[in-house]
Amino acid sequence: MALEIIGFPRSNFVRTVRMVAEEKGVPYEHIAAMPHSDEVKAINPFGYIPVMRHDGLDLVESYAIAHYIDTAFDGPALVPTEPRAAAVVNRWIMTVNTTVDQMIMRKYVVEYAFHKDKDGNVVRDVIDQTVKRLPKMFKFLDAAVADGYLGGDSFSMADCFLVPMLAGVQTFPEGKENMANSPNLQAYFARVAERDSFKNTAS
Ligand SMILES: N[C@@H](CCC(=O)N[C@@H](CS)C(=O)NCC(=O)O)C(=O)O
Repeated sequence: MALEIIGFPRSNFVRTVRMVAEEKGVPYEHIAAMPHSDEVKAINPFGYIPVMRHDGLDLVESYAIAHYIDTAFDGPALVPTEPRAAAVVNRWIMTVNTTVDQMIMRKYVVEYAFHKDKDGNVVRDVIDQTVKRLPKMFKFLDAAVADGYLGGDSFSMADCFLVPMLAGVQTFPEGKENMANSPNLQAYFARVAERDSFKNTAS
């Protein structure tokens, strides 16, 4: 059975695992189900996306799905096999998956997109707190990509985690402004956005 990647395409984590499949050259079927839909809850009782199905294996958690795709199929390795090089890539994946995601996605992008009052206006309490912390985060990320890619000089799975978040954060004003003040990050985003894996996962 073909690999199935299930989840709404605007989710950063859905885009991450689709980018991994694209980078590997693994054919997959993308099913654009919403979080908490019956289709998703059949695999993940908490309703979070992405979820994956392949040959009787049901899987949740973007990190687990990305590693499964990277190791179960042929194609370029997205995490190096040498332990110290792998440690660096894994460190960046987890920093992005936890700390960066919490700040720039959950407490900024998701608040803008979904936290509205009864008149449809964005509720800014959490956003305003986060905006104060964005410059430090962008400075940290700008330094982290100084060698060309996240944590190093070659493309890896860590970039598949970061780039969808950068695409999202720039769609709101303070994210755009912080990006404009981060020259390494701007060049990095432009470089990775040229890859087919990014272009093919826009919708
Ligand atoms: N730890 C999970 C987090 C997944 C996650 O937060 N997914 C978001 C979409 S990007 C979601 O399903 N949100 C629905 C909700 O918060 O109710 C992973 O890495 O896959």
